[in-house]
Formats: sequence, structure tokens, C-alpha cells
Amino acid sequence: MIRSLSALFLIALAGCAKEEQLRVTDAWVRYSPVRENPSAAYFTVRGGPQDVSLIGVSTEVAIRSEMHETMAGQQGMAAMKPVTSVQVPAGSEVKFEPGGKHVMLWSINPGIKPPKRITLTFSFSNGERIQADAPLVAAGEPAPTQK
Ligand SMILES: [Cu+2]
Repeated sequence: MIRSLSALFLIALAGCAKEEQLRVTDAWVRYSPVRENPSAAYFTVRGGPQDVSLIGVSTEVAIRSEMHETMAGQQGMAAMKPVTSVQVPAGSEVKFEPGGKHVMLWSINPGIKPPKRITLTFSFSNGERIQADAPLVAAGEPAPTQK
């Protein structure tokens, strides 16, 4: 009885692992033309076979980057606060999008402007690192279509 249960369990695990890998899609950056103001990166993290946490997003072309969460602040004003970790449960879809979670990027190299693309590096709690290309989108330009 025990043996057959564990066999079933293994089959279930194998089926799961084949299904989805941890990945990042739909990355783009709302580019700030004012150097003192940060740009903001948006993307979708698609969970893999295990629960993990996203613990950092960085790019070589910005001096500093920080994950933020947007909260309903006082008097109806939206406020943001830095977060050091965002949970990505297995098989889930975690969106970083305008009005929600985002990554602030400070002081992108002056030579790098829309429509150039930058590479974002995503670090996860299980040691995985994923890179994704993100187009810089100028202020006033529409966001790339999200699928
Ligand atoms: Cu922010």
C-alpha cells in the first residue's frame, strides 16, 4: 500500500516538473526622462514546480534598483514601500504592473534611452537567476501589449 502510494506521488511530481519552469515574461520599463526620477520596471513572473521567492531584480545599467509595492495610502493617495522578497508560489502568475508591484530603477546610464532594451536579472530564493530583456518605453508611449 505504502509502496504504491509513493509511486503515484513520484508520477505526480514528474508530471508537474515537465509542465512549467520558473520564468519571467512581458518585461518592460517605463523610462523616466528626468534623471532624478526613477524609471519603473514591470513584468510577469510565472512560478515553476516549486514555491520560491523573488529576492532581487537588478540591471547593470542602473545605479540602484528596488522592488516596491503600491499601497492605498492616506487620503486616497497611493504610497509605495520597498519590499525585499515577493512570494512566487508553484505554478502561479505574479504580475508587476502599473499601480501595483514594480521595480524602481535609479540613474539609468545616460546613453541608454528608448527604444533601447535593457537586460534585467531576477534572483530567486532557490538560487536561480533569470535574465529578461525589457524595452524602454518613453513617457507618453503606450505600454507594450500584455498577453
Ligand atoms: Cu516605487
